[in-house]
Formats: sequence, C-alpha cells, structure tokens
Amino acid sequence: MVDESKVVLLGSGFSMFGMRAKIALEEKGIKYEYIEQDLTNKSLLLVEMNPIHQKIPVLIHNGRPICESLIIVEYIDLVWNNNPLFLLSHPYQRSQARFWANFVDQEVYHVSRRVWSSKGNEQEMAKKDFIESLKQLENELGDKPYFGGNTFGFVDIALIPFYCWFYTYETFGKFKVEKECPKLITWAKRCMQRESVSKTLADGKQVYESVLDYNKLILD
Ligand SMILES: N[C@@H](CCC(=O)N[C@@H](CS)C(=O)NCC(=O)O)C(=O)O
Repeated sequence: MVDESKVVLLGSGFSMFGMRAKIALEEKGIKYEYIEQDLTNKSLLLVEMNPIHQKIPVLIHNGRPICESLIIVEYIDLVWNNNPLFLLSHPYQRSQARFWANFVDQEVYHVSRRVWSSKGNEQEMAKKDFIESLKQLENELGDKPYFGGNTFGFVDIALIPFYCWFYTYETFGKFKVEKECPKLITWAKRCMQRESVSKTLADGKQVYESVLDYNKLILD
C-alpha cells in the first residue's frame, strides 16, 4: 500500500531511466518519497504498479502508477505546469523534442549497452555506432545552451543521465567522448551546474564498479 497523499518514485541503482524521473521531480521542486527497488527480487509493489513490464521507474501519484520514464517526465510537466515547461508549447518544437528523446532511447541506449557488454569486433562496432549517435545529438544541439534553446528541457532530461555512464563506456571502449564530441561535454557540464542534475547523477566510477560486478555475474 502506498500513501495516496504522497508522490512516490520507484527506482533502482544507477538506472538512467530512474534518474530522468528524479531530475524532473527536482526541477519542479516536488516533494516525493523514493523507494529503491531490488530488480533481482521484485517487490509486490513494483509488480502491482507496473504489471506489464515490471520495470522501474514508476511514479505513483494520487495512488495511481505512471510508467515509462519519458511518459513520467511528460506527466510531471503537465501536472506541475509551473514555468519553465520541459516541453515547449509550439507543436513543431514539441515534435522535435519527442523525436530526439526517442532517438536517445532507440539509438543511444541500445548501442551504449553494447559498448560494455561485448568484446572484440562487436565492441568496436558498438563504439563506432555509439560515437556516431552522440555526434548526431551534438549536431542537433549546435550552439544552443540546451537542446530546446535557452531553457533546460525534455531532451536534456532524457540524455543527461547517460553522462554518469560515460566513464564506463570510455573505460570499456578505450576512447574519450570529449575528444569526439567536445560540445556535448560542454553541454553536460552546463547541465551539471543545475542542482537537480548534480544531486541525481551517480559517481561515474561507482557506475563502472557496478557494471564490472554485473558483467562478472553474467559471464562467470
Ligand atoms: N523504457 C523504459 C525502460 C526502463 C528499464 O529498462 N528499466 C530497467 C532498469 S534500467 C528495469 O527496471 N529492468 C528490470 C527488468 O528488466 O526486469 C523507461 O524508459 O522507463
């Protein structure tokens, strides 16, 4: 049972999807209770709140669950619609923000996993694809401070949690994102100046240690 008067977030470890929801809540200044989930032994609460996917994050508001990180971020923006909004009101700008956030999920996420979970040729290919996807994002960012322009918004929230995983990708893949995409790193450092981001993102080395442990568990 959850207290219906509370906003509750179910999250886990170093999940970039969970971090998106946290950043959105922090940006809007919403008080919430965070409940850490053990994904190797799923709680009844998680299974009840997300019966279809049984994945985190789940936001519980007025006792009802909202699942999928980008949907959660959009929900938070709609319910706590104090300015600045994450999604700009112009239909074209909205469509572009959704396109690039979807690109992060469809391209960046999948290929980034392959950088640390594969070896040899497959890893080389993953590295190439990963850098290519970051370059496409960097190109979209251009000289703007944030993806949507002057204000921190939807695409920034979708992408910035990956920044604390960069050390992992770089260490496994033996490359430096900064060398390939310097403007993207400048953008990430700008985002890190926001309290919502700096207090949410995990330490890169801790993320790396957890991936090493996970890989050992899978490969041993
Ligand atoms: N598309 C989902 C992805 C969520 C996701 O993959 N969550 C992972 C943690 S990073 C999870 O809960 N995994 C548990 C499982 O697959 O059983 C979102 O954006 O929220």
